[in-house]
Amino acid sequence: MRTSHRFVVLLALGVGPAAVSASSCASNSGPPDLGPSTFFVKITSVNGNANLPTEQSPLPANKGVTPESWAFTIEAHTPTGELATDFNGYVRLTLAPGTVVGVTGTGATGRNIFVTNGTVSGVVQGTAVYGPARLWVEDLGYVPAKPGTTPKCSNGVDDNANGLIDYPADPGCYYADDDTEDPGTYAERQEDDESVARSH
Ligand SMILES: [Ca+2]
Ligand SMILES: [Ca+2]
Repeated sequence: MRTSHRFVVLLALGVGPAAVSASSCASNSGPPDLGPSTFFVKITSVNGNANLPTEQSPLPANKGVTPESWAFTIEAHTPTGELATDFNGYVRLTLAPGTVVGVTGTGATGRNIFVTNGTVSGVVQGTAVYGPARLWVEDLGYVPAKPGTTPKCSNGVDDNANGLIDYPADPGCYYADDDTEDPGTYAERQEDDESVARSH
């Protein structure tokens, strides 16, 4: 089930010739069409070092051979900038450029981590990071099944009795690992994605 559509965010982290800089789509790009709220990400250490890379002291480019660990704190903010303490849900982490190998922290599963009462801290393991890299946080808007369990959207059962079974037949299934067939609006989410892409 898709529960909301707040998301966005990024933190640009210097790798190679670039410098550390944090920015937000919402503050940079004029009137944002980003849904009710945004996330903010703070990188607290890189490979255990709290002295983040700078233009003068960049990380070496990562060609995909070695993992990098970026410790982070995520906050969901309301449109007026306060901590969105009512936000509880999974977010997905993406490195661009780069590949997320895994995420550790309370409520982490795969590339995702669960934000509780608007905030979460964890560590993302990535590789193939080079140039000005960004860590993106995106609201999954659905509840993925726990590892080792059969997702409701892949179990062959019409769990919500609407006559449609599983992903992609039941439109309430956002992905095959969605753990509920309750309705969501994938199209709405795509509009949000496009608005983020345009804002850059
Ligand atoms: Ca099902
Ligand atoms: Ca169903």
